[in-house]
Amino acid sequence: MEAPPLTPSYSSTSLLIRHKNPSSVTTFSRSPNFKNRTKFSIRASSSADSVVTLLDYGAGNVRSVRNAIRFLGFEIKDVQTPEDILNASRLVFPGVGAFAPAMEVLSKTGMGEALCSYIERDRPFLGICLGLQLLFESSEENGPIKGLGLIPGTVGRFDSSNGFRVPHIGWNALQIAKESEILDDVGNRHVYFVHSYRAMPSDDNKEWISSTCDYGDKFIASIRRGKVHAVQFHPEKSGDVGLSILRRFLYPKSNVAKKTGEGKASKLAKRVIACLDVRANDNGDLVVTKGDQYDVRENTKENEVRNLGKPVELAEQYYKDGADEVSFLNITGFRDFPLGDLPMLQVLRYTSENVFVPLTVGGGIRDFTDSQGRHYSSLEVAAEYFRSGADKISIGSDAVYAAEEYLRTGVKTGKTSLEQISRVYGNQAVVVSIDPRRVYINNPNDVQFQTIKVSSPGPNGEEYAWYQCTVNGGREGRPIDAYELAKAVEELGAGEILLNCIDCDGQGKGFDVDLIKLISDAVSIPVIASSGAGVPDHFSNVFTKTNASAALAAGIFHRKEVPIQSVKEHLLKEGIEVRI
Ligand code: 1PR
Repeated sequence: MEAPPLTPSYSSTSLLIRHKNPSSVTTFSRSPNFKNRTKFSIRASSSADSVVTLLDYGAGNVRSVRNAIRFLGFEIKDVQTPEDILNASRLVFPGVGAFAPAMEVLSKTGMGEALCSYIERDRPFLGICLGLQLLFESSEENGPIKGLGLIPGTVGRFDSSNGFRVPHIGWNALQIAKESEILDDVGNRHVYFVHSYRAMPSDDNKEWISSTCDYGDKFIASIRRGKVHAVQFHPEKSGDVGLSILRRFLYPKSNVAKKTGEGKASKLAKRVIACLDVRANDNGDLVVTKGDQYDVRENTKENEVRNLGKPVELAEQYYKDGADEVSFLNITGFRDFPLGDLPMLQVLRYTSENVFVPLTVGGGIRDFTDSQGRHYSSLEVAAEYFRSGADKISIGSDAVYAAEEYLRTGVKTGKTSLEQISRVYGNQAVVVSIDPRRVYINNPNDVQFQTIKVSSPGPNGEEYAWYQCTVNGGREGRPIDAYELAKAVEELGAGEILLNCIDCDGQGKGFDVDLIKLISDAVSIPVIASSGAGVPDHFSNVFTKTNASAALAAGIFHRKEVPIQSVKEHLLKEGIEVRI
């Protein structure tokens, strides 16, 4: 997968090939998929042992891969020319974006042919995600589109008709098919996947396969031949396990003993997410805050913003404590333009240097015109968040307006922030955050909205409720219910739903199971249950009674009432698969 369609104007300057005339040592030309083949020259490698060559063709966020490589003590040399590929002493190719535009760039720049030559010479290579898929013959993603053709087989889309949610997002288990050195420490532990397309095992490609993964059907999770490796999952986002995979690739001769046997991974794990609501306090410092039903001010005479800690420190702590993801919500983003909010971007940059699980950031993603009349598109805002280290962005208010318009006209304009960002960065990178408030009613026929019979009656004995969507941090109710919104945003390109509930937020009395069941049954993308967690039992309750893929909590973690590990241990005891 999956995302940024690379229009020619999108290509970064790093893609421009500088045609040099180096003194040739060897020339290569190959690959049936390249009609106008170029001849490349190779100079003796001068790369020092501490240098990793990175093929970043400018299509999206590879900051996490860079951070992980640097964290492991290596410098990065960016590929500027096909010769840089051929001269690399080790090459990492974190493919991002959609298959077709990636192939187009590789073909146009001559990088594809250089890659094929490099791999055929059995030079150290690690492809990640799309960097694995491109090695195959073709992909069905907006295709069929021809790939590099090094590995027999076609890349196809997951089938969501059998109840499996697409994109496949989360921590899943590997079945090791053969010795692969870089997977030596994985044992029975989970690794992080995020993709909608996958390559399937067959007799023709079985000699390449080093591990598979089950998600509806068995797909190729990694390949290995000689020094050539590629993985469908994201080692740079797979915590300690992922770092050890990268370490074994970067230090192939290390004699570190295998750490197999740990963990109990067998299938896609339910995720536990730590959420940090962030805003400036009255002194202008960026703090982690937490509301009661979205009111984040202390109930004191001073009425100051509740301050529960520093964003970077807390995020790092939650990573160490075992959070499967960390979310930042810039809760005043609706009124303070995020690109003016440089501290928030700085928070992301610092966090992503040391936190190797997925990071989501939300707040203020919309078109904006500043006081000087300069227009910023939501795509620019999102791009800045991605560049600063976010893996996913979350859209709140703007998604509500987009869904309202779509339901009113029945037309997908392609111009909403949701559509544009998901088209460029892929559905899997776009979360829609829903902030509904319960509206109790006596008779479902009294309203035009999707109602449910509630488990606990309302204050006046009402047996039914509908969930009214809000914007601007819960300040304004809109004429659309959470059910309709969820279905509309799925159609518009959301890859995941973060489902809050204003009534439950900060109450510690448990998630709104009625609401979460309603929404997680209505859509086929993953749903994150949020608001109201108070004790570990609330997590097992939401996972057993609904189809939520993840559960998010804030207050109990910030106030150190319940450690993340206690939640995980409890879930494990209840027979619910989690990443340990
Ligand atoms: O509308 O695109 O600018 O996005 C704004 C984002 O900020 C939305 O995702 C919205 O949910 C969030 N937000 C706005 N105001 C508040 C507030 O609290 N005043 N926070 C707010 C939302 C809800 C959860 C919270 C859970 C878990 N916070 O994220 O973390 O309810 O809390 P708990 O475990 O303590 O119960 P836009």
